[in-house]
Amino acid sequence: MSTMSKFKKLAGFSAFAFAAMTAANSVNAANWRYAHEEYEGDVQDVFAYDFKEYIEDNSDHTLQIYRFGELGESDDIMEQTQAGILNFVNQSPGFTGSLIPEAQIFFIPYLMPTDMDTVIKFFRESEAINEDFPELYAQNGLELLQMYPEGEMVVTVDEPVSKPEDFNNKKIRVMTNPLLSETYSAFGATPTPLPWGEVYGALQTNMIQGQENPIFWIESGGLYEVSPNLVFTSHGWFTTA
Ligand code: 6CS
Repeated sequence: MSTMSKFKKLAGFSAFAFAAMTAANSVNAANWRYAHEEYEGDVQDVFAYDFKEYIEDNSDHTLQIYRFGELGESDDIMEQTQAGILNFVNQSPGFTGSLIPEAQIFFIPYLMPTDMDTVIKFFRESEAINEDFPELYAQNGLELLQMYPEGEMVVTVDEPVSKPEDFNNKKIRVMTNPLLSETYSAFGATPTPLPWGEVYGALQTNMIQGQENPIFWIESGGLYEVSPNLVFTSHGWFTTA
């Protein structure tokens, strides 16, 4: 075979290989489904859209994001992820605590530092976050990609609270995490575990007299309208995964 015809054969093969690789890439390109627990512009939503941009800029895959309520409550999106219906889920250990009991540790009051820089350093560098929790999530079929804080917990109540006794006889909503219930019992309140979707209505109808959440969520969910007294207890941070 002459050098020229060898070259033509090689060129033809390369063109075929390139076309085949391109076809294979588009066959492998997936539309991944990602659900989180919050509304447009909230912390988990900003995180999800940054993640989407990263994935779409660096691969052939696309990411479809579902916000709170589109696929149900926090427990529903976790179940859908474990069943393989969703590829990614952003769920707070406030709900994951019943699936992974160790995740409740974030809700031991006064355990976490209160200063923002120390909190960020803890999430970036701690052995618990980077080594222990990935193993615990893996035992439940989940690959842990990131844990991060969303803000200091603030309690909202129907009446001003300035001492622990003021919590007596108040039903305070907590996420469905047994340790959080214990915390509010220790504070002297009556803990009431509820999924997020029931909180506003329960406050409005006085079925509960308070709840806890970071400031951005008190604003985003309009909680201040039905639970107007903010109590800065410095007892913990809202953590998510
Ligand atoms: O209190 C809750 O249930 C909700 N709080 C925040 C800050 N994010 C999502 C979660 O469902």
